Amino acid sequence: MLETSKPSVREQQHPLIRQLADCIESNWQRYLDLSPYELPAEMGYVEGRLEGEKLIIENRCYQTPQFRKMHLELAKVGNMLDILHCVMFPRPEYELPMFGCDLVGGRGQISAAIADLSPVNAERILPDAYRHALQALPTPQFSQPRELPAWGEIFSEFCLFIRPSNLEEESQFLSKADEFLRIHCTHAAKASPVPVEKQSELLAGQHYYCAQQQKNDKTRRVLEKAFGSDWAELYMTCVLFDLPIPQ
Ligand code: BLA
Repeated sequence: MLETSKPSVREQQHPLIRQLADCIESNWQRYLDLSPYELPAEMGYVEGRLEGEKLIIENRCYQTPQFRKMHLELAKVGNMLDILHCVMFPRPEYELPMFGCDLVGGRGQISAAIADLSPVNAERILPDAYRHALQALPTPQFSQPRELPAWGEIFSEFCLFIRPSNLEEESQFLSKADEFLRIHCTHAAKASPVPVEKQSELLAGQHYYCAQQQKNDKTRRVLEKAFGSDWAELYMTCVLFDLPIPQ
């Protein structure tokens, strides 16, 4: 069978996941200068089994002058679970926040939709330009806001975490994620490097962000059940939330 005729995970995902995946990639292509990023061997496309269902993970990864790694992952567990995971890791030479989002759904309903631009400077405050742009966005009300777990203290005051309850709310979530990406990519494209002293501070902030994300037991449990705990640890620390190598 030709590689191109293989149905991708994306085509089988919940419509909001497909739309957000397209939205992420179109912002990346429109505003940034992409080159490929090689994931560790055997980690690009992974298949396993979870409770008798097939788990498929499909990764796309890029880098740019401003970003060390921009990772978009789509995963599917039979017809039970659809997942989108995305993180943009800035190079520590630039004072840029971390864009992250996660969509988790099953049986036609998205249960968790989260998007944020998370600060990694010592003050854990977004740069002024970001704060002003984010404050100017419309603030639609969602009927089912969700509470962040304790490790979620890494997220900013602009973090959106909801369970969308209808198509209208799905589309409002998508618009917000689109705005976060537009603001982020346009600011990043014109960012200048910061002094070396500042870079170690930003790197420490990224380490903290990754260490906190690695505490997400819900993600870990899915991976452990399908692939075992050693593989789950490897995947969480080397693919999902790997730490940049100190300069
Ligand atoms: C929640 N993540 C979840 C849940 C599952 C996963 C099953 C529970 C859904 C729910 O509570 O409704 C699973 N997520 C995965 C898996 C992968 C994944 C298996 O990405 C990858 C293979 N998670 C992220 C990023 C953010 C994030 C980048 O990967 C945020 C920027 C957040 N996911 C996040 C949060 C929760 C979650 C905050 C809720 C955790 C909780 O309520 O305890």
